[in-house]
Amino acid sequence: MPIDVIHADITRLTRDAIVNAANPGLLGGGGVDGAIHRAAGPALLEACRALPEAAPGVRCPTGEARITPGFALPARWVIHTVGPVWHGGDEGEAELLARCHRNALRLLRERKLRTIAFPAISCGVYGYPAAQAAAVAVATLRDALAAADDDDLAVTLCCFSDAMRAVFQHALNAA
Ligand code: AR6
Repeated sequence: MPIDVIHADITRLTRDAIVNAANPGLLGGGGVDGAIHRAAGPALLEACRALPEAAPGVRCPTGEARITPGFALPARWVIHTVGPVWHGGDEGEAELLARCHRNALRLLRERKLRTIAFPAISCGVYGYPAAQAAAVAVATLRDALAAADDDDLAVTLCCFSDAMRAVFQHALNAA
């Protein structure tokens, strides 16, 4: 299966694209978002600022995705997506998280890119329980890859701790 799980710093990965777990403003933040902006350099912030606003201060509504160059990153592109804030699971969180993964993969394919790495979207500041997020990520990516029917696509799930890697690996093995 073209999905693998690793424990790594996503900013160090050489892929066609890495995914950023951003916020709707797309002007940087903490966590993986801050790390990606630091590693990419200030040109990334300028590229994000240049993206059109869907509403005041909103360049990427929750569940959607936007693409910019990777600038100083080893990855050529950054696909920014905004995961849901966890409110207990009854506010459409799973569908919004699935949309993040589907929309990121859609942008990858539209650009004729092949390799992509995802962080554990929403599993940090946004509070999504890791095991549930991992199940959504794996199921969504597996379905999207099957629908794409393209042997060249390769997806890495990049976890920032060994504990998170184990959770995502378990979801992959269970699916
Ligand atoms: N490489 C891979 N994963 C990382 C890295 C890294 N360098 N750094 C952190 N993680 P979070 P969210 C993991 O909080 O929950 C930001 O401020 C981290 O351990 O980055 O979607 C945005 O601007 C966790 O497992 O993203 C938003 O405001 C996972 O990445 C908000 O946080 C996601 O944690 C988004 O919250």
